[in-house]
Amino acid sequence: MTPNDLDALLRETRTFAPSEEFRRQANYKDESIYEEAARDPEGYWAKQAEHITWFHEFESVCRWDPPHAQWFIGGKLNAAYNCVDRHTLTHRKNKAAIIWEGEPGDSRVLTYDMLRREVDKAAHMLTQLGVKKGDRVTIYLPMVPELPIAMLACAKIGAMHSVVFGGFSAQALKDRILDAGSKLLITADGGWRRGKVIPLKQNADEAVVGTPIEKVVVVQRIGEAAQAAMDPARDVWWHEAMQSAPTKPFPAEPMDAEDYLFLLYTSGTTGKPKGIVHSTGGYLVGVNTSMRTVFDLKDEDVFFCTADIGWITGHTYIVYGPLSAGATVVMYEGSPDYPDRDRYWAIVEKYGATILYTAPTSIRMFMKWGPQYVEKHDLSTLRLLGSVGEPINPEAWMWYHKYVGQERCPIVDTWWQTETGCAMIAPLPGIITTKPGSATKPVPGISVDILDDDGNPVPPGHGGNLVITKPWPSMLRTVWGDDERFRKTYFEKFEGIYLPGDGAYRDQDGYYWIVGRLDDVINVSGHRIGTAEVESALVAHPAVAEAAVIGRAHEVKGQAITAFVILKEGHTGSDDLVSELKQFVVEQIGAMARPEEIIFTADLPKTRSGKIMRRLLRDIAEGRVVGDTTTLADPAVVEQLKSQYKDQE
Ligand code: 6R9
Repeated sequence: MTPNDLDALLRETRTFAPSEEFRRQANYKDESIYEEAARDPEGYWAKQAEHITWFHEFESVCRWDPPHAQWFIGGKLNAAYNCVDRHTLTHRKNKAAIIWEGEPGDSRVLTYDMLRREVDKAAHMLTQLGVKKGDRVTIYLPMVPELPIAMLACAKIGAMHSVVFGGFSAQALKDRILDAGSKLLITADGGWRRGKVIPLKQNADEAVVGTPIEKVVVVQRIGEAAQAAMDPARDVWWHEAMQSAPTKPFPAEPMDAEDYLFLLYTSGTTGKPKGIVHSTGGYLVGVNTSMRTVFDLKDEDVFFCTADIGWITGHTYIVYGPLSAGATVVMYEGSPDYPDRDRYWAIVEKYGATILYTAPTSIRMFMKWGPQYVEKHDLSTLRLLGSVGEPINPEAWMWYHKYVGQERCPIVDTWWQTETGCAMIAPLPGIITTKPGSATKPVPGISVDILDDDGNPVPPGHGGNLVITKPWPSMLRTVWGDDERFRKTYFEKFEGIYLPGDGAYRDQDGYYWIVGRLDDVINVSGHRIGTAEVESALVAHPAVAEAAVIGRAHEVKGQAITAFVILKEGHTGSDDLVSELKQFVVEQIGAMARPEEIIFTADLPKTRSGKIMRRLLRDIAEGRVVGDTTTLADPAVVEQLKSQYKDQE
């Protein structure tokens, strides 16, 4: 976000109160829930925990020994039991749990009863393949029903899943398998993307070499066109192993509330991605609560979340949130522009989706394509819209409101992170008046603040570090294998206070406006990418001596990656080398990390202590007048870079 955008936000005065009609039907209609939760947060969370089925009641609500929190101590439960089995004992038994739509147009509906059978069979299958409580299972799948089934099967056994987004490269998958120490990988012969096959099995074959992986379970999604070779000693087809698995119920493992449910990798400020660890009880209570509060979920709702399950949004709002709440969730495999640019709207119409949850980058793309694609379809079933992944600019918010919400649906802009587990700052749609571009206020039970670098709260209208001041149930428990990194990253700057790494300010009405990351993390189309990750990918190339990577403002993606590269002696920059380096990054990380542009330079602006001044590079890439250069070792570098950047544009 540029300073100009910030000015525009500060001038934003439009407000949208919930309509009488929406408020009347809302789960929460009066402010008392906020007061109640503020008065007694633990009491509030204990009450929310009643919506979860416990095999053994918890004895106390929270123990806070910073940076470690424990929630629902002594409680025993199973996440898969809560998401599947318990609904089969109610009127929801034959209700659609997952409505899946494949990119080529095929579809599959799993009722809760059908899902229970699949999950149990998969749990038997994994057990037969040697998976036990406490093991890690890496899952590298496209958006097919086997993905949530595999996750829930792990949860049923008490094994942790580590889902790796299908867009990651073989190398990135390998790094994550090694870090997690998984012995089993679940993948597919391939995935569909815009009618083309993504060669997941080939990536997986490359990735598992030199890792502890003993067995690879392969879902057949593509068939012949995928040309996936099977290693008879190591690989098994999912459908074959499922066929020979027992059909009897699989007993849910009673897990301690604090036992780990899953790990999910995310980018930070160093090159090595962090395995964020979530617990069973706290995570489930948190995500289940937000379905009722933020998403105003009713039994009749059809919840369509467009995220990939490879990211936290999909974990929480396709799998654990909606299913623990007994909802019907729509899961779509492919791209929003295949076969045409109206695919999401066709899906909303086909299944009568009532809640749509998507990302600002998608909304900006829809704006660019024009409203005719939305207008082609009957979207009258929609009653609530959500946004997540990055700050939503007011123009995109207004477009979403007008064309998708038809000025009828409230918009919940939800600020949260992989680490927070579920929405932290978001309106309760029957209570809070929204403002385009603001995630509004913390949800009940969550305490946030904005601090300056010395830890003092800042006055309204001033920017600072967004912080969460009290523990909450769905907070991350640690960084996998590196508890010290967990403490340092999140709890060192302000002792005992959680630091998300985002900048924000509060307006006169107490509304929060998130400005973006303050650390070296780039947000490209809602995907978190560390500058250090892309830099270390670049310097691994034989022609590169040094690289500095920044995120610059981008109209659709929010931010795009610009890399400044110093070549080694004997190499000269060329268009071919630019393409080669871009491809090199894709191979090491994945397509979402492909630099938008690569600028060859003889030097980089550094402080006298040798730190690269990314702020200056960002100023150059965004065409701004360069600010303060007094700490710069050699100010001439900036002038040189500016003219070079213009030449190469
Ligand atoms: C859920 C998710 C987290 C980062 C976060 C922030 C940005 C997410 C946002 C938002 C402004 C919102 N972010 N939602 N910024 N408004 N509604 O996206 O998790 O992938 O871990 O990314 O995304 O910068 O710190 P994750």
